[in-house]
Amino acid sequence: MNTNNIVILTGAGISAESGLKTFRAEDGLWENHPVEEVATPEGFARDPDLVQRFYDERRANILAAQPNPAHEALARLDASWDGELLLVTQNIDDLHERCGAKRVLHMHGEGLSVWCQSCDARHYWTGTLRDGPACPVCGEVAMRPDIVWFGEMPYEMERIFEAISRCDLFVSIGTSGAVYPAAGFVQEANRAGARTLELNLERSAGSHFFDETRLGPASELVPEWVGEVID
Ligand code: BV8
Repeated sequence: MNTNNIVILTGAGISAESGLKTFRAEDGLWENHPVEEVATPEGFARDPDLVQRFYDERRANILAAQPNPAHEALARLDASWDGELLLVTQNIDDLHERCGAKRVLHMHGEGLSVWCQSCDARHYWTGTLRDGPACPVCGEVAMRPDIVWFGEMPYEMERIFEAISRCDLFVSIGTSGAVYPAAGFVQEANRAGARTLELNLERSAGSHFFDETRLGPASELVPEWVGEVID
């Protein structure tokens, strides 16, 4: 079957070689709190300062990181692919965009975006929130990280399922398949009759759902795969 419409899902593993920690390798703790506890609305309500500091730290790390060959290869594919292509990322870093990828969808939000709970405005933000800055639109001190926490609905699910239902190739890169609904996308792709390919450092919780799994670092596997698709 020739490939026209591609959906790519990326996870923390694609940014690991850019120096950004993954979730499950770093024993998933933040100041001795499980990330699942920090990255929740309840955690934010319970201890807003802890959660603001967690994301202030992530924001600074994102700004200090550089894209790696895996991000660059996907940006090349995006620029040259004249079929449909949707790059769905679970990551909150902007490394896909920093090397020119355009058709990117952050289903779990973005580390460099903040969201005012008073007026609903969202702002590009490279500073901190722990010191309680006022919202540039309404002046209230009510901004939170624009991140989809556990128990919150990921962004643009309709658009994602629509793209998967039309795709003939689904590629998962650098994700453990531990978190839903992202971990279930491969099953949707199988139902849509797409070919499914996984590129990951190790086998994941979802490897058995894929037609093919290639094991290795993303900085090697992704440029190699993109070369196969473009040439
Ligand atoms: C929702 C933002 C409902 C935060 C994140 C029980 C069963 C099933 C589901 C659930 C359940 N209990 C609760 C749920 C739902 C829950 C869930 O799935 N929980 C899990 C823990 C069981 N999901 C949710 O809550 C989601 N929302 O369900 O809403 C709803 C319905 C109606 C109305 C309202 C709501 C929301 C989930 C989003 C949470 N936010 N991120 C932040 O970033 O701070 S999730 C977070 O972990 C990441 O964003 C990412 O999505 C996720 C998984 O991480 P990965 O990206 O996969 O990273 P990980 O470290 O796990 O793996 C890295 C992989 O890379 C590894 O495999 C490794 O081998 C590989 N790797 C490492 N180095 C490299 C590499 N690969 C290649 N090269 C390398 N160099």
